[in-house]
Amino acid sequence: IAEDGYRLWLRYNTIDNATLLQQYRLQITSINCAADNDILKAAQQELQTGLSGLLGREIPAQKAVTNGTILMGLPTHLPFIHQLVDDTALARLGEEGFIIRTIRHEGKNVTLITGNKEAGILYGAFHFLRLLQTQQPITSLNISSAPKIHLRLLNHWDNLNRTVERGYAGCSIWDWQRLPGYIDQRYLDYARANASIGINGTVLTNVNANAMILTAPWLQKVAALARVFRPYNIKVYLTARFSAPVEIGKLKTADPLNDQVQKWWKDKADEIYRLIPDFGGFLVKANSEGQPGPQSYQRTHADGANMLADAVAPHGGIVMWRAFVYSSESPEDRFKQAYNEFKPLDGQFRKNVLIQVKNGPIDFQPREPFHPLFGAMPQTPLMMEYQLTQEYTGFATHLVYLGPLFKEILNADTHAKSNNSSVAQIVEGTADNHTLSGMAGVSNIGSDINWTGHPFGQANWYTLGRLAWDNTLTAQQIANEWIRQTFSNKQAFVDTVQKLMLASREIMVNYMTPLGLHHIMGYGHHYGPAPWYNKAPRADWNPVYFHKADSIGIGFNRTATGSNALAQYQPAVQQQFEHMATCPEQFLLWFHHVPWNYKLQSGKTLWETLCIKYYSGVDSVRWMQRSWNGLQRFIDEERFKQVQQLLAIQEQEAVWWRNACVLYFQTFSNKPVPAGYEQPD
Ligand code: GCW
Repeated sequence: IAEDGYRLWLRYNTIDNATLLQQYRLQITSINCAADNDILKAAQQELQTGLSGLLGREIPAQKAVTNGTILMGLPTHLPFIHQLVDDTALARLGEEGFIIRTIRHEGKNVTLITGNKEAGILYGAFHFLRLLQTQQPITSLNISSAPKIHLRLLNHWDNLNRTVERGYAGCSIWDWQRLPGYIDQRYLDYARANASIGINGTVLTNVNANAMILTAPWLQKVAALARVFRPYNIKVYLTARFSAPVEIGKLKTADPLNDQVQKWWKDKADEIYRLIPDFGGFLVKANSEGQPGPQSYQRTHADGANMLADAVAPHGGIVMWRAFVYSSESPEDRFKQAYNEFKPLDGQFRKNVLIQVKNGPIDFQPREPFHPLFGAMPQTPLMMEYQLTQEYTGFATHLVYLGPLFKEILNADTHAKSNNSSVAQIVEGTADNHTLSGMAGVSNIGSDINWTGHPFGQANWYTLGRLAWDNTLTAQQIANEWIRQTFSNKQAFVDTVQKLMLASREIMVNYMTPLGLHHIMGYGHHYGPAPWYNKAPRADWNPVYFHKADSIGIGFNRTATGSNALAQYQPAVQQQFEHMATCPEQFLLWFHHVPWNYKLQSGKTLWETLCIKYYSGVDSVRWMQRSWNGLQRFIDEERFKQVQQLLAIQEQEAVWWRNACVLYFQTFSNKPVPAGYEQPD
């Protein structure tokens, strides 16, 4: 039974709509693929597996072209493509895009899947399968698709001892101890799943890095994984511990301007590329939360990033340098620190460096405004970092679909330019003409049978890939196709689950951190409410630092009369947030210390509204439970029950959040809960 969760969205059960199955069977009879390289072999294999399952009969690979052949190949294999598709249309596909077209070829009706490069055909094959999995018509296809973002990556926070930082789905899937000799089937299925959604790179190791991964025996293990991933167009990347030259290189310093240090990294890069010729490059967390970095030697982040960039540049590698930095010594609002640190460095980074920025200025909260660095560094490609693992959004216990969160950020207008400067356009690189672009998701994958612990965690992984490919897809479209592939195409099921998924993020915000509250969860583990906590070793880890509740009101004043973090945004963005009266309620306490009696646009006071939000969060979880309970007949018992039990815990914990927060904040507001709501005890 356990298979149901393991198979993710690659289920390929025979299509349960008889009429449609009949049509598909006429339209698809065989595969013809010039499988003369590993990627094309993988594409052919995937198509064969998928189609044979979906159509409930063997779909053979053959040399002939007959009615119903799926014809796959590059223009070099199939020169007629040059007559069919003009050169500019082909060029627009880049290295990874694809075309799928229904055509007449040699007098036969065939479906052509092509691209400039093998990878495009692989992605085209998966796209074709998705059309069938979601039961779309395939009679007259004319699809052309290319990824909007080049680096579409997972970031694993996986340690070498197989623990996973902020991982809630078991151990790391990398079985380092038995690598490189033992290749777990999971690695292959991981590659297949990622390729199916366009993910083309994976950072194997935690940003809180261990230098050991860069030693020869460990690199052999990394090379073995790279071999599994290569036919699926997935590159491996590693995190580079900045002090590695000292820790494993026996040097006295890791100063990026020191010749020996530079040479050490160049030699290390050469060694890696000898083993892994298509190695992607490094991801670095430096001078943040105790990690070493260039500032330990009075050098800048640019000095550090450029040194590593120079080491990998001859091999075509890149460096992703994280902007998640804030200092325990600085009295400055934590919100402002990354911007203060990085904005002045714009223009100083090498061409093969990207700065990787978390979606918001604090830390993957249920809701954050977009990070003020987006739009503020036009000369530098900025990569998006999202968190799939639900560190602050209920671990692998709460059902929270993050699509709406991701889209809210991408759609935000930075106003850095008069037009074309949404966060999406900054990240794509179109706003400032960057050729390098990237989007990463901190992985929620572990050794649990169903990969992500919560069956719905899979949707967040899926969404990262689909959005990195095409950020114009809506959260609804992505949820819809994920549900159909993962569970069922039955309309009543799809409609109900889609509603539940789309509402789930706002529901979580309501029972955890409504109205712009943030960072009020349990200290250290980050689970459950602890708004009262004030004992952390540094002020900016304490919930009280963030909510600032007192007898007057609650919230963090980040306007000009407060920390003035707002000044980091463009004037048009500042205007949206700077006045209490007009600031959207969902961001209110991010930017204002609001009196308890303050009347919001609804006419209700802040205190009343806060309570109502918490109560409605709980009620909505109960609505989710009722919706789910009506779906038993549509799906396997195992996943039905898992979700049912998890929702029951989510309900209890929503009550926990509500009661804890209402009771605690009430000690400041000194007011009863609004009429009609039951006072918690
Ligand atoms: O969110 C915080 C987490 C840390 C994490 C850090 C980061 C990898 O609590 O566990 O460390 O962010 O993103 O670097």
